[in-house]
Amino acid sequence: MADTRLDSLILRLFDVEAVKFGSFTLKSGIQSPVYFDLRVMVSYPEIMAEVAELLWEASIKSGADFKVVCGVPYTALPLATLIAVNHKKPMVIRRKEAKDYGTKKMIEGAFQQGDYCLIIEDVVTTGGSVYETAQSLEAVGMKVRDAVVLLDRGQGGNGRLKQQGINLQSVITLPKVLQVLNHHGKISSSVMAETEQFIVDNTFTNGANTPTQVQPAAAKKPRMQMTYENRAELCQHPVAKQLFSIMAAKKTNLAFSADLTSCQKVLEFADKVGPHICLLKTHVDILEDFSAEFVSSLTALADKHNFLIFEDRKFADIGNTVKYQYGSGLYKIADWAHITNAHAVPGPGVIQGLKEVGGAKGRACLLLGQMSSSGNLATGEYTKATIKMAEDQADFVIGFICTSGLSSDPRFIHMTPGVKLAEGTDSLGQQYLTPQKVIGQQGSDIIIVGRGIYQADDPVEVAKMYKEAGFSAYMSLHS
Ligand code: S5P
Repeated sequence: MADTRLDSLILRLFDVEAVKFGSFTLKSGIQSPVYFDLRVMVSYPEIMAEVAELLWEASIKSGADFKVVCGVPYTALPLATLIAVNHKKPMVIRRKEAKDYGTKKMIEGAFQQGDYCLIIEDVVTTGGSVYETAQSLEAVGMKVRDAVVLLDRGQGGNGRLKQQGINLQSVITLPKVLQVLNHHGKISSSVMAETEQFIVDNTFTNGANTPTQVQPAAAKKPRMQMTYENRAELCQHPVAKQLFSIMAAKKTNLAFSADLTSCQKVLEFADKVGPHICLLKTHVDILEDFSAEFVSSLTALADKHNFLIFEDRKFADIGNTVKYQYGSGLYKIADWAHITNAHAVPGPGVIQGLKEVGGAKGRACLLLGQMSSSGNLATGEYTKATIKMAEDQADFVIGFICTSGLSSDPRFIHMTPGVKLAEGTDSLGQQYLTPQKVIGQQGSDIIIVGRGIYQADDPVEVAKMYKEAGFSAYMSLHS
């Protein structure tokens, strides 16, 4: 009987395209052959009612005992509402981002300290969203030991939540969805096999990409809710530690991209905006008059204003070649740049080569996990492989150039270029997001701003505006 109900729900979800097959990029950057977009349920009252009822029954059957319910924003909010109303259970609402005005509460609603709360979710992949919701609830004094989800993708979320003391009950599993759709001729056996293989290949059980295992102490709080001070303490790499400490001390997450072609100009800007930045980014190969004196002057300014230097060299060759590009030649980057960066395209050898030169000098590297330019190829599987490469050589790689948060490990620092005070594009494919979006919503840590500052009429005033916008976005995650 129960099976018939589940079968017809699965078929209905397929009909309304809440489940789709093809090639999709998930929030984590992973490419998936199946995608669930359960938001469309809101347009089908009978599906909503049935899903809410099945969630309720699953939670009761599992023996969950709770006083309050809370839906993971946003898709599960209406489901939690239906459960609350139909079964007379009080509900609380978790804000997705704490508002930077008004009451600044992460959890809205009335509850008592120690109340048990049932978390309701639509789809679980890694368990990250359920875990974050549990953290927000626990932060205000509630307790969480049960969660119920409509669909468990079977990629290890259940096990990870169990490690955190949360029992996850699911109404349907992905293998069940595949089996029903295949049985009713909605998907071919090859699509079914491909999707099953995908689940096997992407199960987060023992992996380095399990945040709780990468950094057990740090997993107590989501990365974005940790302060720069906390993260500085966790970092083992001295450069990462120093960068977070500077960000905390100077209250800035602004990096200035000094893409100017004369040394004099770079130094002038470094001196003027230096007090407002944590990092200055160079492209020394665009300088017409590069010299050793430039390097010593820039280093002196970095000391004077307490910022680090990042040479945006984007190494992308075999290990043996990048070794020379980094340590020798005209620029001798490893001698003066605290940080440089590399594309993951050559494979781990590029990092090993750079590390051979920069490791002993205490230098650090970022990997380009995503890019800001339109049509770039650093997406999906490529991004995922880049994250893995960073995790494997975290003694030298301290983070990413990216457009959104890639790793939940709080030791990895995320820097985002393509930032202006208003969204837009340039004529060559650059795409701009705002500081609020990059830090407050996309999960990045540092905004990298070039033309937004050096082309402004009053670069210092504008740099202060970027600093203020970036830092208040960070603060809004902590209120
Ligand atoms: O994906 C990227 C990666 C980088 S490092 N997109 C980028 O724009 N960058 C760099 O950030 C780029 O080389 C330039 O130095 C800076 C952005 O400059 P803006 O003038 O567009 O702010």
